[in-house]
Amino acid sequence: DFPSGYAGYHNYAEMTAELRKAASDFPNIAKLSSIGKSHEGRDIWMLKISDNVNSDENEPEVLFNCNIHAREHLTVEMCLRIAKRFTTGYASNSAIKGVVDSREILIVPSVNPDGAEYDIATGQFRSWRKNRQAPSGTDINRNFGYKWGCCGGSSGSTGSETYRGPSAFSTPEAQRIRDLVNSRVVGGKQQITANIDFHTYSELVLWPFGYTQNDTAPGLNADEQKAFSTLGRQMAQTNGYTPQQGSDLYVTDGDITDWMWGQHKIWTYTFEMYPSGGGAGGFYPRDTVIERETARNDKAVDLLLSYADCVPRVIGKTC
Ligand code: 0X9
Ligand code: CA
Ligand code: CA
Ligand code: ZN
Repeated sequence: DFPSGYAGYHNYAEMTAELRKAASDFPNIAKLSSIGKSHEGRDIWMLKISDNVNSDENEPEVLFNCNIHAREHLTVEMCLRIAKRFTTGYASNSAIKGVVDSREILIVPSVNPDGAEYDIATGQFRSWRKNRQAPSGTDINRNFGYKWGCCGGSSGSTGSETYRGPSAFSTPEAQRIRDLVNSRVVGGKQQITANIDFHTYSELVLWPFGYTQNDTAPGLNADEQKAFSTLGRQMAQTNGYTPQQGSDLYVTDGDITDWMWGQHKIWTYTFEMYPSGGGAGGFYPRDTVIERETARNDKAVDLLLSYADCVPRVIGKTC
């Protein structure tokens, strides 16, 4: 389990209990389902929050996913906070109610439950990043199928921290996200309009593409780039993070956001949460910071949700 000083973090069982409680306390607006199993057979949970939650209404769907990387435990707390805020706030807060009534919020708090449990299994952090597929794990965030392995932004060596796997979508975890997102194409139209993939750390707001250093590319024109960067900067204004294109940090290929945009035209961002720096300890801030550092993203989350009907509106365009 988590070492002392970290008891405020949720392990897999505690996270599962929290999600079940949200669904049972708020059955009219919260519904828990599994999008399928991880490599070791754990359920990858998704909480949907909306009015009339049991029907698929014609409302913009917004996906928040966390914990693709095992050791980035603060992100689980971020997704759990989003879940808590939009359920417990519904009855008393008219702004929350307005969002829940007009959006379908999809929250996947742990994309990589096997890795997260492995990271804490001995009671001492193992600094584990990848999933738990043999021989030494695959980086789920290099395993997505848009320009997979194209550009030197991942590794073909099994021992590497950025091992991309033997083929695109070789990890069950990336498959589960792929199948979820593909399943939201209804009548030829992708229902999910916006996404944040939460990571730690560096305090950044990142937008596509990661595979190229060019600002625009086939499938990402100048207007789209302007909308990405404008909304990215606005979100960064609310949390004090640094806004930039993903490849300004470093080039990646096969990451989740390149696929979300490249394949599905979902307005997708990677958030790198607290801290801004700090070397090896950066993945393991004490539980005392959870409240402050997750609340720090409330306004950015709200902003993305508010534009989810038409992100190009942020640069004065119509949809
Ligand atoms: O390398 C990653 O997968 C992400 N950073 S982390 O330290 N959490 O591992 C960043 C992915 C975003 N894409 C690019 N930087 N191109
Ligand atoms: Ca609804
Ligand atoms: Ca819908
Ligand atoms: Zn990460």
